Amino acid sequence: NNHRGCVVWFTGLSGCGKSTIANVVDQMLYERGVHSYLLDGDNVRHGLNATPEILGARFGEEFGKRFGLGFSQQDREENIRRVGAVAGLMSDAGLVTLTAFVSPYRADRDAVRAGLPEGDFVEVFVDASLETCESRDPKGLYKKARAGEIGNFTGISSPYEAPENAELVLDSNRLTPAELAEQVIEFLEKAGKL
Ligand code: GGZ
Repeated sequence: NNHRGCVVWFTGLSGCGKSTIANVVDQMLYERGVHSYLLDGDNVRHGLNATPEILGARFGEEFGKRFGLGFSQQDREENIRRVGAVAGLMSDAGLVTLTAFVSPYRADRDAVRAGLPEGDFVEVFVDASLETCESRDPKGLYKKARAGEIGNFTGISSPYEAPENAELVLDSNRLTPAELAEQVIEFLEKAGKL
């Protein structure tokens, strides 16, 4: 199993700490000499799965509308499907592949799990209450969502379906990203992934 990768799938509300924790895990793996890669909104939603706004600015509004992925249920489903497919390829190539997407729909996450070899999908629920995330509001998005300036916002005007059988649940209300990243590393070690 040593040369095989896996997919470590972080899921949770906007502002729950997914990307921050995944970045710390990525760094910790690097220090151990484990090859890893992090897919998150910052790289994927500007490129492969760019939003209609980003694509529109580059190639024109019509093009953006046609090929961009926004935040409707259908667009999120396609976002997660593609991320799952790419993560599967990277895992196949031997990388510990970390993904940090809200991925609010259980069925979409389960479909990614089902498409991977048994045991290769490690679902990590970054559990922070809406109150915690909204009070952090690092990008001011909750404020905008409350004001009706952003539609379909997860936790406000769009659902979040928490995992029921996650391999790991991280208490992001109470612990720091460094402490939670440590828990992820411990889990991967015990599971024989490192
Ligand atoms: C949720 C949104 C929305 C809406 C923009 N709903 O905190 P962030 O900013 O950096 O993370 C959120 C990110 C969500 O993109 P994902 O690709 O992870 O979502 S999904 O898995 O559901 O496809 C947030 C920002 O994009 N954002 N509008 N309406 N988050």
